[in-house]
Amino acid sequence: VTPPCPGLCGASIVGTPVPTATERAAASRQSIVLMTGGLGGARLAPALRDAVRPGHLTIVANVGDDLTYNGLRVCPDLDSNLYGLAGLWDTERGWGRRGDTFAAQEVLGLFGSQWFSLGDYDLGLHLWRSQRLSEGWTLTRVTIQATLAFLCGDVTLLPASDEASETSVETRDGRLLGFQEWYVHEHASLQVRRVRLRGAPAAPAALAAITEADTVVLGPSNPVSSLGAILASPGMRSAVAEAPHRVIISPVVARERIVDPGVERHATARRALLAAQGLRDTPAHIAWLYKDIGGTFILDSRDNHERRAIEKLGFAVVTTNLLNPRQLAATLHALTDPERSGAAEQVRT
Ligand code: FO1
Repeated sequence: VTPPCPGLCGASIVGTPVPTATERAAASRQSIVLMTGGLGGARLAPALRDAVRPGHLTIVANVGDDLTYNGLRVCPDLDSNLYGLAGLWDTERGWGRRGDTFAAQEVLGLFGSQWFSLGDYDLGLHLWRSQRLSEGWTLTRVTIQATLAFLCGDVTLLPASDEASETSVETRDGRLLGFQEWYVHEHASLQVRRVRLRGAPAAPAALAAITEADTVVLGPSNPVSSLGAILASPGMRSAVAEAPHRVIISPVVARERIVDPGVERHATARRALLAAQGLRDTPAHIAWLYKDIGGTFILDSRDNHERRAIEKLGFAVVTTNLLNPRQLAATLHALTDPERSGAAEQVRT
């Protein structure tokens, strides 16, 4: 009988050499945690999963965009990552499941306006998750179980916090809106005075993954509402800053005109949230938000003119094509795999 051996447990299986201490150390050095929001994560996660060794990638996703809608707990960023990994994500729309239908939504519409659309297949996940949460499961346990059910357990997907911790937005006209009310209902069009990040306790599994990781990657996600919300949890920011290697990916390709309406909405939201902090939506201004974390900053090759400003903040700068997830994943792999340190030197130039 073959004993269960998830990852490198050192168990002696007949015919399978036990990894040496050096091999174990090398393997653990490659463990990568990707901290992310929805869109950026769903695009990058499958490519990164394919680039790194099986079982070495953990994704910590933002839960500040979560909401309770029609009595169900909806976790847009976790679900975008889950669907992305499962190959089910709607790349055109930028959220939800490809080919989903909206029959239940039509029925709900008979009882009042529905400003947040939940697809029929998507609803199945929200029903199951809400039920498990009401039985006392943590969101971490629910999410791990969901990745197994969707056959993508080769990546560990974790919520940043187990607590409902919805971000809210104070608008310049004096309203206080839930993040999704501002983003979806108001189309991210209202000017923002202040963003209120809950700073809920970090989920123990997420914090442990970050503490033990060799490399923590801050994905190409909104630096305020996605990564800012994760880093606002007590202990998260210092855990990231203490990781042996930190890599920050610019969420912006400043020199490229946006044609996709979903991406344009993300950019509008990012501009508004950065403006509330007196910042512009440029790689250098975004890098400034992470200057205490430091490490390597990945910039799109088209934005090379920002390199000096980012280097002045103390980052090593690497350029790649940020609009090509496979190329970005290869760049990350080259930076994180000790066996490919020669390649890492090349991408640094
Ligand atoms: N975005 C929209 O613009 N309109 C919607 O009705 C909508 C519904 C929705 C349902 C489930 C889900 O996982 C995501 C959904 N999103 C919708 C996307 C979501 O609002 C944002 O993309 C993220 O929160 C921003 O990262």
